[in-house]
Amino acid sequence: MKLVLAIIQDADASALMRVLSEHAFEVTKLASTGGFLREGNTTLMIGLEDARLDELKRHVAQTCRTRIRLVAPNVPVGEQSEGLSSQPIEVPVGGAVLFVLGVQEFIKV
Ligand code: 2BA
Ligand code: 2BA
Repeated sequence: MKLVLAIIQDADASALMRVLSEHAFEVTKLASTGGFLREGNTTLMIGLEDARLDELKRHVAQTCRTRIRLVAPNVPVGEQSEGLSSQPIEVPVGGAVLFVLGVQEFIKV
């Protein structure tokens, strides 16, 4: 058995939860925050049989989009020089970041 931690954008969460539920995956949803953008995102915990891992990856890839966020460069006022641009920079976010962990035991009591 594997435990997948899937970090996805909030905007993709409902669609992915619906797709996974339709395909009989069991899911737990957590609210999380990205360390770089300091914005909310969603972490899904999905415990599944090893044989379904590729199917899960396919659903995630088909559902979660890449989006571009514009971020102001963090250059303090006074340290900006003419050679340096203070224009917003483009940061791609997603589709999804997946961690796949081995599960030693899965217990329901
Ligand atoms: P954030 O940390 O808010 O990062 C959002 C996007 O900013 C990232 O998209 C990446 O393109 C960029 N980014 C992140 N850290 C950066 C850095 N130090 N320098 C330059 N650009 C940086 P994604 O890679 O798609 O990641 C989306 C979210 O997934 C991240 O949100 C974070 O919550 C999580 N994540 C990504 N990699 C992770 C890792 N190795 N461990 C834990 N969480 C991770
Ligand atoms: P929920 O996903 O809200 O599920 C509540 C109950 O509904 C489950 O109870 C189970 O009896 C049933 N259920 C859930 N998904 C189903 C599906 N695809 N087909 C048929 N029945 C389904 P529990 O098994 O006691 O689970 C309680 C909570 O534990 C779940 O809440 C979920 O948050 C988490 N969970 C259970 N198994 C998980 C797994 N393999 N991966 C991640 N989270 C899991």
